[in-house]
Amino acid sequence: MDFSSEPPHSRLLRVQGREPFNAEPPSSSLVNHHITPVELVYNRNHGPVRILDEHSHSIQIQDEIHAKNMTISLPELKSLPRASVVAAHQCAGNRRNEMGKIKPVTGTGWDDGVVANCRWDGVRLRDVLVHVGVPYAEDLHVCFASHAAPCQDDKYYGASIPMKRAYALESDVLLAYEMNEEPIPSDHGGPLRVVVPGVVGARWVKWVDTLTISAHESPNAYQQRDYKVLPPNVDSIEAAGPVWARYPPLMTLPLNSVVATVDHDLQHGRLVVKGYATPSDEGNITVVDVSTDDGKTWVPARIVYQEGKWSWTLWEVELFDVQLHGVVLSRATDASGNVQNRECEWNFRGVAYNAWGRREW
Ligand SMILES: Nc1nc2c(c(=O)[nH]1)N[C@H]1C(S)=C(S)[C@@H](COP(=O)(O)O)O[C@H]1N2
Ligand SMILES: [Mo]
Repeated sequence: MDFSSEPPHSRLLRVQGREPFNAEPPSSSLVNHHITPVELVYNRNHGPVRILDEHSHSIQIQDEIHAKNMTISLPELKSLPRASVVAAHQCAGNRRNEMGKIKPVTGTGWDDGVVANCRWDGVRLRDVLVHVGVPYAEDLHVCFASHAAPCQDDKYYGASIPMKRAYALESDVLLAYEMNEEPIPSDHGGPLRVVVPGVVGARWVKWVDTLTISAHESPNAYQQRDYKVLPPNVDSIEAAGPVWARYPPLMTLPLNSVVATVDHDLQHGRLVVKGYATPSDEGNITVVDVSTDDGKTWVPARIVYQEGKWSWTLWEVELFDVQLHGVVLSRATDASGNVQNRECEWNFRGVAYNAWGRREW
């Protein structure tokens, strides 16, 4: 893999790996912004970051069902109706280090900053498919691929989603060309990337150059392996090897919340607690509660930011008469009545960790 032509990366991130470049901000800086500034957006790569030319970029659309191939240029895509969405995107490995305390896991050692809440502008995938004449059919898949660079586990990066997610009424699946109202920077997949609100970051293919309409899920390694929740008895690479195919790719992440900062005003026995919460695809967060007595009693936090169906939620709460030291827990509830659980079952890849948020003061 050739890393010699990467763009300069944000210097506000804690680097977990240089080649490929993987870095996250501290969650304490994330909660200061409703919309995450680009410089604070985590960067997750399985291969080199490439700088592509937006003027010559195009995508191939391969309809395997009707044996049709089409090419659509970026300017032509931009002539379709613009759509925008504010959505949290999150790596499946967010909070992996916490899961690793239960029992060792494999993968990049992420804390709780591998999440960002950005505005994305682009075209709806559904509009693109209608534009090029791909008819809807139940049970098909839309596969996304980027051949910009080879990756650690495959020759290209790929993922797929069921076609019904793209065609759902009010579908917010986009081929995005702007992030926070600017062209998407190379680190985040510019000039064109996939945005699938409510679904793990791994399916948000950066530098996308190919769409394939297929009867099958993407054959790419990152769809077939890696981003899956394996059962707890699978606890080594050897044990995982033969069983990957039995488990579905991780798509929606579960409801989550994290305590990002705790400021203790010693003199007045007062705590100011701030954090974020992220939705699953079953409706946005309705309540975030905090507890300082190990979950016996809960106090509702004030929701200070949320917009639309897919954004994260920022929350804040003041607590009085607190002890000198303690632990504050957070727990989110969503519009469908799902409540975040105290614990999260361990899995070998350390993905989808969503136990109650927890921070000491
Ligand atoms: N082409 C390509 N797309 C990719 C990846 C990658 O390595 N290559 N990583 C995926 C993963 S695992 C995540 S979590 C997100 C990260 O997006 P970001 O770096 O813009 O935050 O992009 C996804 N899309
Ligand atoms: Mo990821």
